[in-house]
Amino acid sequence: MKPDIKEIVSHFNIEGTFKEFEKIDTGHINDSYRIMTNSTNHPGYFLQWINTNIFKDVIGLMNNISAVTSHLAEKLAKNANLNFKVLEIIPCKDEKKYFRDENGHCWRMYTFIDQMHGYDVVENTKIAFEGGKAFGIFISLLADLPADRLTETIPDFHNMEKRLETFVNSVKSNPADRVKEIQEEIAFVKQQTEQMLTIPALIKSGKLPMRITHNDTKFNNILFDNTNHAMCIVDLDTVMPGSVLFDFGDAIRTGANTAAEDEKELSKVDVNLPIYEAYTRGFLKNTGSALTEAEINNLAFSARFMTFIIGLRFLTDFIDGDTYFRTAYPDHNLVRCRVQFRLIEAMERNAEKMHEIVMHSI
Ligand code: GN1
Ligand code: MG
Repeated sequence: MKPDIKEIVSHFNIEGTFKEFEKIDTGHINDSYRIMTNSTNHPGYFLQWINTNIFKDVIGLMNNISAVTSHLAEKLAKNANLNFKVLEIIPCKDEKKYFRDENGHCWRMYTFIDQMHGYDVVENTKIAFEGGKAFGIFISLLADLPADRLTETIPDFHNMEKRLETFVNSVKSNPADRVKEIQEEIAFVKQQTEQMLTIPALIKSGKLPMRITHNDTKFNNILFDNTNHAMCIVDLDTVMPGSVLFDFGDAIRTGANTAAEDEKELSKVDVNLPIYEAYTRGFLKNTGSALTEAEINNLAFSARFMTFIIGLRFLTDFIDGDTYFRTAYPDHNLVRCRVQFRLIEAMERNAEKMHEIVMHSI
């Protein structure tokens, strides 16, 4: 059944009255809508259905976003020269940060960020540099937010050991009878496993510190203004303690891939080194001096680590019969996985160059 958007909006404390809405096709988890009102001097609103199969603790989730956005807003008020925007939660009329409808569906609202755009494929090095700088600033501004203010919205989100365990169990139980189609991918996972487990080992040993990180740094989660200045980081659902490697790696996975995340023509997949270099320089500009030796030494590898963990999740979801990520056709998750695995191979061939670039940018 289609949700009654106008009725849902009526529970939020908005300026003006509801006029119309438009569904926005973004992300693989939540559903998003742009809400237009009759108010001429207001950009309207961004309404989201929160996928509670994935975000089970909605109160914890919204408290996290609230803690992060207030912290950022306070910092930005003192640093006007940063020229950065922060998401603004629009509470409900009863002051709650989300609305639960009669079917138990949960909704939240932000002010719409007007006249901004994102990039699914990064067009040039200036944009990559700006993007890297923005995520670097984001992490540095959050460095002094006490970690105990945040809950883990998705436990073990980038825990490679757990993700591998889940994968092995899915292969064993083979619920959708798809394992026969993925023998090559299973072999690739086996071949990569040992190296991928070096990161959780460094985390356990304390050599890789936990910081407050975004954890879902797809390049299109950075919004740019019309002069291509990176203005705002969105999608704050997974801001929680994590490694800086998670944020750097996922941005490279998405920003420095020459093809789309779900490109069917695998020969188009490659790592764009100039984009990688520009992003790295931008990112390290504000974070470089705070990083430990283990972080620096693993930064280039983190791109492979994150590409692997997300490829593995796409593959696991394919085996499970597509229960987690939104898909548009039956083997969409497998196509996504193959792109990730191909990108890892390209990054392996360039591993030395990628590490040198980090060392030159620090
Ligand atoms: C999901 O929905 P979206 O695109 O923001 C996923 C990320 C993956 C990404 C892959 C909460 O993010 O971890 O990297 O898909 N988010 C969650 O494109 O699982
Ligand atoms: Mg997301």
